Amino acid sequence: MEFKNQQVAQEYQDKVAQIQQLIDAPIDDTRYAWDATVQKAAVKIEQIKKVLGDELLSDTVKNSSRNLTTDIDAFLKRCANPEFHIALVGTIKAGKSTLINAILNDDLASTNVTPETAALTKFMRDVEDSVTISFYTSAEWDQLWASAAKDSSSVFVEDYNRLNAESEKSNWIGKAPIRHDHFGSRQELKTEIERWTSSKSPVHYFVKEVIVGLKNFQLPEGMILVDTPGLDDVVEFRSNITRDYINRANAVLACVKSDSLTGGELQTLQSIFTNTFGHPEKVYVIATQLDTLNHPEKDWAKQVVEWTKYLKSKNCYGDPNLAQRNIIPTAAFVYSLLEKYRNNEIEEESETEEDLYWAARKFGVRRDIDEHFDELIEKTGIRAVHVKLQNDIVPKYREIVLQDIRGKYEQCLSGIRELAQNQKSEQEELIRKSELDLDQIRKERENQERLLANVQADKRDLELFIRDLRQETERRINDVVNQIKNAG
Ligand SMILES: Nc1nc2c(ncn2[C@@H]2O[C@H](COP(=O)(O)OP(=O)(O)O)[C@@H](O)[C@H]2O)c(=O)[nH]1
Ligand SMILES: [Mg+2]
Repeated sequence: MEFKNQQVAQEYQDKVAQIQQLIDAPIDDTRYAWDATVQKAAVKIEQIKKVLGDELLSDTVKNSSRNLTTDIDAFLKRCANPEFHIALVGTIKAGKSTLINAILNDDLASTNVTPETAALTKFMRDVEDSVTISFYTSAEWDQLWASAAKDSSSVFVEDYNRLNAESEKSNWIGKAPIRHDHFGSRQELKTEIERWTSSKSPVHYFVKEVIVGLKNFQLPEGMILVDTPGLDDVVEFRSNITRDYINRANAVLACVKSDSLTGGELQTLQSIFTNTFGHPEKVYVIATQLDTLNHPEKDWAKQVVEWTKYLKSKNCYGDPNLAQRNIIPTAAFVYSLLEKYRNNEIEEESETEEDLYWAARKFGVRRDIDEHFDELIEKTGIRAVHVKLQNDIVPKYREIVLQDIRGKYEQCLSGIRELAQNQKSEQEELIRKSELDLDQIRKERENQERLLANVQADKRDLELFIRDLRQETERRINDVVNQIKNAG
């Protein structure tokens, strides 16, 4: 491009170089590394975002009919490491916490007699063991309290008063999240979790969420295991938290004691399926505490027929095969005992050893545990749960995420296209007037070039459009420059 005015030429060169620099600046793409295609698309859009954010163009972006910035941010967020939320739901004492401990092969979730966990407790990978606690805002607390006060004699209010929690309230409500990450031992970490989740401590009333970050996390990257307060929480506000969570979770482990599929459990299951809003396939019905049956294997074989009969109904799975595939019998407590045994953590003649032999006998194994170790592990069903999580949930979810990302990418591209079109029309309008001063032309020219540059940074399906746009622009701008030359 030739400019008669040297200063304009220089400014133009500088601007183009500046845009190029923006495009070339390295982008931290580690968040997108989970999928190569996604990573490539995300980096392109990040580059475009930088160019669009540059001060000259930002007005045009803001004024564009669609909210391009929002689209772009939504796209990038979706591209970042996906999270797989797995919610554990069930009635109190169904064995949720014991199951979590078995899945994580750790002893962190407390399995007390009193109901624990009024807040969501999330277990996920972290660079170091950590506990992050977040608290209700004042508005959320008001809602919770109104919900609890509906039944003034409720256990909630009684306990709240008994623990004199009111006197602590102002210390916690509205407080920013706290993170602890220096633990000297496993026990310290466990104590810290208990401190915020135990129903015996007054502070637990004000805790909204506890995130337990684990360095040695036994599930695939991005998976988050969530202990929920359950659907039968005395406070509706809290059971609603579980309800919402079932809806957004990628998988739900519905825990039901293997010996009892009666009224209350049926109701809970029904409610879980309802709250998946048409996605029954994401529910895994976990029959827990298999070892408490008199003859676990024989009795379960009978039970599962009954369970399937109920769970294949339209209100649940709506499909006998799906029902069969998604019911998993487990004995989480026995799994943990076996893991302790494997690690030589069981003392001879101890109660724990008693428990282990008792459980082994239930599964048809007498004193020769070593010989039947794998078979016993298999019978606890925990491996089956792992296999389901890995083989069912991850690929299925990956497919959904990729589809979603593709859609959002198209949306961003069409927004960018629209923006470029608008620029072009505006410019044509200006040219038509042909009474431009040099500054105006320069500015328009820069905008045009910038768009070209960032659209160029984009992928193949825009190439035709770019070529047309470039030819058209070159022609128009040459006209204008010639006019100026002639005028000068
Ligand atoms: N025998 C046996 N007991 C279990 C098993 N799972 C849980 N329990 C016991 O059932 C009780 C409630 O378990 P917990 O995990 O705290 O239930 P939650 O309220 O659903 O979290 C505890 O006393 C556990 O030890 C199991 O697989 N076998
Ligand atoms: Mg629990």
